[in-house]
Amino acid sequence: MSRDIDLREEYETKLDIDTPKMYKVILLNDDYTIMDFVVEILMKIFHKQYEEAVDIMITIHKVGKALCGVYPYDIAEAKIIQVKKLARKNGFPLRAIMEEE
Ligand code: TYC
Repeated sequence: MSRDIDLREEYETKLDIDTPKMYKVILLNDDYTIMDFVVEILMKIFHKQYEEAVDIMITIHKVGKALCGVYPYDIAEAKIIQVKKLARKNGFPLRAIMEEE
């Protein structure tokens, strides 16, 4: 009996190690970034097709935010930095955030 519990704990611990947490990258609305630039970001950084990129951009514009992708921590962080760099370089306040899935 206690061996069963030991085995289960060992199994759950192993599962935890083998399944890294995933993070949602969410793009936020603002009043200044132009729509075409958001579509460009969604295609370049999040690898969306044009039609899907337009749909996501419209959702953000109407609802305030939308999911752009789900990634391991390091990739999610890198995408957020890329969004910030490209946006600032072009003079836009566009921002992305991440949330644990
Ligand atoms: N709200 C912006 C506008 O009216 C467009 C926009 C969409 C900005 C999505 C950011 O993530 C965003 N120009």
